[in-house]
Amino acid sequence: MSGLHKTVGDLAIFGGKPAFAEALHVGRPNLGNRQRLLERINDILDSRWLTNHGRYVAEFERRVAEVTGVAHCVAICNGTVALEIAIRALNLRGEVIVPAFTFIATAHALQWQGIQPVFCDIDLLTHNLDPAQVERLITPRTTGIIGVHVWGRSCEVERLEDLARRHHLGLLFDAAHAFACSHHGRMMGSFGDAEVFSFHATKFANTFEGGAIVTNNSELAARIRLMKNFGFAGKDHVVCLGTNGKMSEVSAAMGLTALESLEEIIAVNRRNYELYRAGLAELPGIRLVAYDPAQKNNYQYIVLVVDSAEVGISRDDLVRILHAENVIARRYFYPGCHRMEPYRSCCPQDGASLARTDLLSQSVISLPTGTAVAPETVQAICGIVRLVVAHRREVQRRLEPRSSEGATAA
Ligand code: T4K
Repeated sequence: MSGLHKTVGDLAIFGGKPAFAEALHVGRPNLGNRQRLLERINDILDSRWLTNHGRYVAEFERRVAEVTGVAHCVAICNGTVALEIAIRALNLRGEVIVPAFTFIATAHALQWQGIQPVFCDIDLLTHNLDPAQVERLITPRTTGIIGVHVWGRSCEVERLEDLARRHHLGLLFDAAHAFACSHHGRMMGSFGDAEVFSFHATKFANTFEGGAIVTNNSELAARIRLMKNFGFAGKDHVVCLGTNGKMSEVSAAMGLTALESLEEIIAVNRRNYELYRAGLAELPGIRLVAYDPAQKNNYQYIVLVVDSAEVGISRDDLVRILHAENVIARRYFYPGCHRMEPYRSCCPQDGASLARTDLLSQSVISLPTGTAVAPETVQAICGIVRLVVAHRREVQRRLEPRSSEGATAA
């Protein structure tokens, strides 16, 4: 880290030296105990059993089921394939209601198998599906709802479960962000028909690439196990359509290592969250997305909601300023699935129906956290934001020629 900026002229976007010599990413992987991981990998190599339901995957599944308190966990090669398999195992067809304020994988997992995602707006407080609008979007073709626990904060689970029950719909939760989080004291993973986790490298607990489907429904779990292994029910005996969704042994070894460090990683994420909270307190127009202290949280996303009118600087200008300092802030989930292909062309929706998704996706910034981010780094990032906000008129004036040159935030 180079010196702290004191004046607007020190900002890298105006020619100063970047606050950080190297790029600071939002999702640097948490590595856990390297020695334990290498021991496990050596053991895997010695055993010459690299994939196909090995003992590390079995142990990882047991541990995930334990952490979430769910009867069945099926480890999958990544979160996207896990969604695809869960959708197929639940026999969803026709139309499925999903938020557009999510990572594109949620929508793709449907469209990939010829199911139409019907995008529903969100609640601006929770950032999750608005159950009232979900109900209005149900048609005779609707077979299911996929709620996404964005940032690990739960959907309005009870209202969605009630809707699904009354309308005989499948209910799946994309819990990619929500591993080790709770809702009303109950661990996420046990809601709806099934829930899907991602253990991608950028998630706070990772298996390099990986995911899992968890459910309390034994029949569903059995179907999922067949489907993730080409439909094999025994050697030379295929009983249904399937794919290759298996997790490898090294991935499971990484996952087990992460699970051993789970509490430490969460503690670091929480420390960073509290530092961001203190460092960004009482800034006009900038609000840190809060986690409910009464619940278990993994604190893996640090998300700012920027009210550009109140700050006097656009969200994208703030992102550009941070990038110049080598803080590679992200705009998850801009511009919303409905504004990306193929959905923009194939299922245009009238603007009004996703107005809150549009507003939020134009206001959010994700900031770096995780075990690779030290307390002084968080404080320095907060210092940059505070400097910009404190001198917003000067910053805006100096930015104006650049903004009109049409530069866009990455
Ligand atoms: N549903 C939801 C709600 C999701 O958020 C996701 C994934 C899924 C479903 C699908 O699950 P998976 O199939 O991925 O298991 C990233 C992740 O790739 C993606 O997993 C995640 N959500 C999404 C929110 O973020 P990108 O395209 O932004 O990734 P990328 O490559 O730009 O990496 C993000 C940051 O992490 C960068 O700042 C660089 C840094 N990084 C990344 C990798 C891979 C590292 O420092 N080291 C690394 O190894 O999507």
